[in-house]
Amino acid sequence: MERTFIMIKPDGVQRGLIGDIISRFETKGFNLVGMKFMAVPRELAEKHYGVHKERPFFGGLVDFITSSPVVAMVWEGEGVVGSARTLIGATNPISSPPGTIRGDYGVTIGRNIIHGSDAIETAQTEIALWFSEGELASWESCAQGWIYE
Ligand code: D4T
Repeated sequence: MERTFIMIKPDGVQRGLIGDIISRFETKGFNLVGMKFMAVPRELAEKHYGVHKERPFFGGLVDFITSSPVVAMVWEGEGVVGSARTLIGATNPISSPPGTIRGDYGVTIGRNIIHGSDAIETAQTEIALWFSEGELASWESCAQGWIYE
């Protein structure tokens, strides 16, 4: 079953959106398989956003992610990587439609509430970066047969 890495960023935590965001993934029908509330070490933030190392916003982005705790999660389900990106919305919240997490709660690109892996391979890399195998729990929801044919 496909898995993705989701992180509620410091702005999402500070603004009291943890419950709402988790609820959106739960009610969609995805399974939570890992979750931790944590302060992000600078080295981890730099690794996570390593692809943006040369971009002008990199330093500010790492400062922001390490400024206050985040909620790191792994969600599982059919097509969860792409579906999570749809639930999350566009990178710039001002261009993201209502009904998406960023469209409902964000205004600027540097405070866009949540991260979601952009591809299956990226998800695998990010899950391995943020979680050890022992921190992930495989399980089957009793609603499985009512979510999948
Ligand atoms: P993340 O990775 O946080 O889920 O965001 P996206 O996948 O939607 O977008 P991204 O990788 O292009 O950007 C990563 C992160 O950098 C911030 N950012 C981005 C920024 O502050 N200024 C910018 O100009 C861009 C492009 C927002 C998300």
